[in-house]
Amino acid sequence: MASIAVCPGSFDPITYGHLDIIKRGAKVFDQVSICVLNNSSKKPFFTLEERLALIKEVTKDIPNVTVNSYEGLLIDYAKSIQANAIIRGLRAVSDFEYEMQITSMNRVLSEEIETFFIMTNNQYSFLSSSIVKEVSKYNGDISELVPKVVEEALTKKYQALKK
Ligand code: COD
Repeated sequence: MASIAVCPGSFDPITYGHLDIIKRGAKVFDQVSICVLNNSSKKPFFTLEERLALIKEVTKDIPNVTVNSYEGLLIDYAKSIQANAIIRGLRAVSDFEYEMQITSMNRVLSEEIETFFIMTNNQYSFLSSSIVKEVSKYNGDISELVPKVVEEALTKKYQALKK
């Protein structure tokens, strides 16, 4: 049986931290399905279409990675593609409580689907989409934090907002 893992998130926008987790997950699982969950309480900066386009662009060279979105419960998406795993990244102790809560909830919803945690690469342990947006908003250098195409999308979006 093929091992299929869902890598869920908001990806608003995708960073090198996300990409690192995705690439490492893709070495372990036969298929990794990146899923942008579209019902989070967070109000996204990038539209769903923009986030999907950026993720597709920066993962296009990883053959066993696909990109989708879903409105509903993560577990229902995972079941719909016969996934047997969920991949999450862990940065710091502060991530742990939240991750434990959603993992426990997902386990109540389905005992068949295991969550696997990948420890952040030290290089990206401080990195989040929020930090990237903050730095980009005030014209700071984010070239080490996100792929070029994401950097350009952020610059364009902030320039449009300033008009
Ligand atoms: N290093 C390592 N990992 C990282 C880094 C980094 N620098 N940056 C981000 N990550 C990891 C995060 O830890 C996370 O695992 C993943 O990348 C995605 O991160 P985000 O911030 O883009 O996405 P989240 O955490 O906001 O996503 C939350 C979900 C949308 C997955 C969650 O809200 C959800 O499952 N929603 C659907 C509703 C549902 O099913 N609810 C029931 C369970 S509570």
